[in-house]
Amino acid sequence: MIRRVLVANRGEIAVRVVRACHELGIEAVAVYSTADRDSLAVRLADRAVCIGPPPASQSYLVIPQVIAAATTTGCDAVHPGYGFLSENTAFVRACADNDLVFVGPSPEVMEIMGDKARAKDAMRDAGLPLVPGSPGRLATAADAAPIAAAAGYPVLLKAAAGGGGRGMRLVDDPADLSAAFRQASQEAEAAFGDGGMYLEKAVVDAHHVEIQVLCDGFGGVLICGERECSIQRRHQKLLEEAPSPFIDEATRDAMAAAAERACRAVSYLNAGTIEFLVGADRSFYFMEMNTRLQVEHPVTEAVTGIDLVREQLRIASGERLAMTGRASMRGHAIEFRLNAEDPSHGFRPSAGDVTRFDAPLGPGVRVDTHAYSGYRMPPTYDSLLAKLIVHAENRDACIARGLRALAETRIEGISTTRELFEDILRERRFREGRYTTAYLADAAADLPHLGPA
Ligand code: MV4
Repeated sequence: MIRRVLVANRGEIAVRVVRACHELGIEAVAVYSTADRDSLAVRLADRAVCIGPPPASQSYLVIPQVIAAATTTGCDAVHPGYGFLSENTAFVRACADNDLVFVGPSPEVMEIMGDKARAKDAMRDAGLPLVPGSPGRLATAADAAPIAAAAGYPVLLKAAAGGGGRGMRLVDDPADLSAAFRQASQEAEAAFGDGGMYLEKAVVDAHHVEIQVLCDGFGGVLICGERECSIQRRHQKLLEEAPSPFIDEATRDAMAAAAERACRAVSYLNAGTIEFLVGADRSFYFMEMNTRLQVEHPVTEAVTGIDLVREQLRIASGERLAMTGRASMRGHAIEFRLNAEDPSHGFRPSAGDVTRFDAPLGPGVRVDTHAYSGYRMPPTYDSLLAKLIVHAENRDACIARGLRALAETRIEGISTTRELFEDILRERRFREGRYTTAYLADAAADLPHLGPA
């Protein structure tokens, strides 16, 4: 039984977790930096503990501070949200050492999935399809050449410790491979303290489609469908939808079966996401597994009716999933990330005073945010101001509802991505559901609020 949870995060996700706790009759303790004193999570939580100055490296990322906040307030569990310490195995182990239940998977599984080359090895053993490339890490630049030749150019060099597109390098020409390997490995060493690299054939016109899973401690696995996440900028997702307009029923079934095999192979526990790269012919390949709740989880909640954060807390309490197998899905959902940045000027950050914030209301509309009229957006953290999620009976109705809800949204004082989403919802390729990870480049001429990169 969990009675009191430390919410080891900030912003909209801290609010989201506090709300789930309260609906389960669990008390929530917030942590905050001095920049977040006036945050909504602090206001809604039962208690709040200041853990340091604004830089995350001096507050939200300081393991002893976060653990002390939990133990001194009598918490029995910790929810990490996403980002910050959510995939930090030292933090997971520190929770266990202090008799705190970590709401997430074991540190062993987290470690495997955190090393992208090891994760691929584990998933190869589990029988998941992988992009042709190196088996595990490349020892030297010289080792890369025959593997790249066998896979076929262009190839991607990827950092084993990277993920989410960090530390990737595209190589078109065999003559560039060995220099690219050395540079990329040096950059990875500097960025992650691990210069390990692996190599894959580059899939062109790819889609990013991910499968949400929930796993309990009794071998129960629930596949919660997919999310189409191809609309990204510099590996930051902007808009996600469920179901994917690109995936057919046979591909969906095959991806669900692969996701279930992945979970069983590592005895996965709690909520997770399996990222697939999907080619133009709908062949799909395992990319990465994210061992945390994700920003875009609400689109899955909308179409499945499952409260993923509640299920995370129930699983962490030792309860069984009420249903296993495949979750049923109803209708269509789209999430818009309302970021405090200006797309017409290269997504320039736009922190400061939100003088007015009128969230949309009405049927099929959800807004997850920590912001309110008068909120001061600190410049210190990521730029996510609010997530608008719309749900309707089908994709066309969902697009119409999205346009309606975006038009109702009034945010004054700072620039946001709101207008760009109106452009996207009016743009032909998006409306036809025909887009890949190249969407923003492909459609730029038809997106008036998207400025030069
Ligand atoms: C790829 C790829 C093409 N081929 N791997 C970027 C994030 C990371 N999770 C994997 N990524 C990619 N891996 C192969 N073998 C293209 C991407 C990629 C991408 C993937 C998902 C969403 C947006 C993307 C944008 C550029 C590249």
